[in-house]
Amino acid sequence: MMRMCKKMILVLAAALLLSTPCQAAQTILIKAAHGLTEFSGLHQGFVKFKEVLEATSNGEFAVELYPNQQLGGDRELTEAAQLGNLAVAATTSAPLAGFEKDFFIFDVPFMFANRTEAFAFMDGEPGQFLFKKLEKINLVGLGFWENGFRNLTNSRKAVRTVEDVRGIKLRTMENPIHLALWKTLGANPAPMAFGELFTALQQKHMDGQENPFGQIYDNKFYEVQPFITRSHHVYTPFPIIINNEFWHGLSPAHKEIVQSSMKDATAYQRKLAEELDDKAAANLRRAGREIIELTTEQLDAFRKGASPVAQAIKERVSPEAFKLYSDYVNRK
Ligand code: TK8
Repeated sequence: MMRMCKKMILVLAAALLLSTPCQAAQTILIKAAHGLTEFSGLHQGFVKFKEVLEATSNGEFAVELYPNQQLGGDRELTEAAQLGNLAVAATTSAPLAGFEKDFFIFDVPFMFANRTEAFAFMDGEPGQFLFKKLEKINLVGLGFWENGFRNLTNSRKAVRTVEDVRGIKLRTMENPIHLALWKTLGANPAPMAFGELFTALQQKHMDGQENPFGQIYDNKFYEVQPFITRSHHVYTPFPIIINNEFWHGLSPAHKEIVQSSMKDATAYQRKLAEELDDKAAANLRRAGREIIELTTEQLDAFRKGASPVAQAIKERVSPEAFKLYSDYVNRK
């Protein structure tokens, strides 16, 4: 009798085991893409994210990185993340504003005097508000990384004053506020995707552009741009975005691992980006390029020249976004 029971239990246990699909846990693949080189702080931030996420998930996640515009420029990468053809993308905030207008807030000239102000804005209520707005365009914001303070370069003349800007054919990102800024300052701006920029500068279809020192150095713009001015006219972040369905398809535990890995990578990337910004400036000087440092009066003249653009921001963004902007500007 005993032997019979034992046998029955064994048969039942075997049947149970076979009926529950004992799949090996599937590895979750995250494809992440961006438009800069492998030397950029942006790419190193993704390398860090990959390392931390693969390690802390014990291989339950695998991250594949696609730098250098391999999968397209900012606009294409954002569309790919929206459609789910790509899980994660990094685009500068300026072209992203073409998808969600409240990101125009970051394009207000001279909005941030330093990184502390920029990080407080991104990590505070404004940043969270902007990420919430991404949900309606099928995206989730994972973190704000540094693209950096933008500087003016050109092949025509040394720029120290607003008058010096007059008539410069300047490439801007595909963003109406950047266009308005340089038009107001007297340049002749035109929008262009980042991937076309070096050739346009080399063939003199464009006289100038504006980017952080890292891009000016890594993408060799300095080779065809003899004049460099540290203008710091705008600070642009890299919002790191993920496809909405991909994100909500993750378990709470997996979401937590991704968020904590992103948190580590964000702290690492911001610190590295600042170091690389200084390093790029030193490399530009070593390459024989002078970095024109503006005096306080010269900088004030640029701020004054740009002020109509700041005042016009109200028409560009939602009332809630404008309130967050004006609360920030009027903070004590
Ligand atoms: C790279 C761009 C770049 C940006 C620009 O994909 O377009 O000038 O500063 O970093 O996002």
